[in-house]
Amino acid sequence: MKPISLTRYLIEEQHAGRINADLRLLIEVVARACKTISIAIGKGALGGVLGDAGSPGAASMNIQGEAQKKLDVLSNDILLEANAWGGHLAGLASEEMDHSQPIPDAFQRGNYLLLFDPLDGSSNIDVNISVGTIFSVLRCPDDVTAPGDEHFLQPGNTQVCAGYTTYGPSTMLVLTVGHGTHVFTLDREIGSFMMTRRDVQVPAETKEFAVNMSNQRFWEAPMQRYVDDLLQGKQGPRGKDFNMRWVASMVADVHRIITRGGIFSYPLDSKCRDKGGKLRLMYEANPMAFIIEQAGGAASTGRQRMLDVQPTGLHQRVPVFLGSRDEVEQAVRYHREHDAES
Ligand code: P6P
Repeated sequence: MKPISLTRYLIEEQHAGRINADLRLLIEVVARACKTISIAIGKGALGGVLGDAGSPGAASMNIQGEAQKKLDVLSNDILLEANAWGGHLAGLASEEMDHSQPIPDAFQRGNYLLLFDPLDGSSNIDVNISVGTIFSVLRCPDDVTAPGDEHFLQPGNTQVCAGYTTYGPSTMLVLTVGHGTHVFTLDREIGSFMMTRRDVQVPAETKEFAVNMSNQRFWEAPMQRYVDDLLQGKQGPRGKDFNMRWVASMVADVHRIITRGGIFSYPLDSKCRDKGGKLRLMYEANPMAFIIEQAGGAASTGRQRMLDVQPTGLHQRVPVFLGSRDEVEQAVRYHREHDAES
């Protein structure tokens, strides 16, 4: 059967009463911007967009204190430009911007808030490894016309849509509007995202974990014990051998888990403890958690369901465990038992 387009899927969702026209059109705007980003990335060195933003010796830094790549800035600009005049948003927030921005008075405003990491994993750009765009959609509070940062601080369980686009051998958009998680592949010949997997289900069990092992000596005790037991394999308490993968691009690692299961973790460690973790809650952990849960998986901080975390800051960081439900529950058990003994 011929795959249906993203446009047809969204119209079907609207006709079923699961989304409204405004949200449908917002998702189309974001998908169109991701196609533009995909084209820019695909040009690589030929497009003059590799390397660091800013001038030699004076790299451009974002609010995270991270050196920005030219493609970070370009991807952010593409998403900002596409969404400013679309008429579906009241405001937007980005990893690359210190504060959120209300839609300018010159443009019509809508009822949604868009948050995004325009190019996650961009340190991999210059070595040609998959990167991605992550986005999350919240409702703007009814009585607010010019939203500030505080209006974005809603728990992940209030998201109405979440998605990511992975720019790899093919460009794929993975999307949920709260009724399953679906995968679309960009058909470059016609310029449309076509549905290639409907209602993904992440296997509950797995033999594959994703973590940056070089941080092992910095982890909390429960994380040390959890991974030690994984590494003992069949001879250890888990009774099975595990494989490890770490792309250092969250979108790529999560997409592998969406495709074949696994657990992804960026736990607390003594280096990032003061910041609360490494990965950002609002535009990395929460959208990925919504996507994974809608695919039958689980997402946790190690001590709390990710989607129940009450945000306190736009760029707040959290520890992340997400993926195959049974394996995430194992990791949480190690933390719960450690805390009970403390
Ligand atoms: P590390 C990329 O910079 C990122 O934000 C995520 O995409 C990725 O999972 C993580 O950081 C990689 O971190 O410490 O392994 O480089």
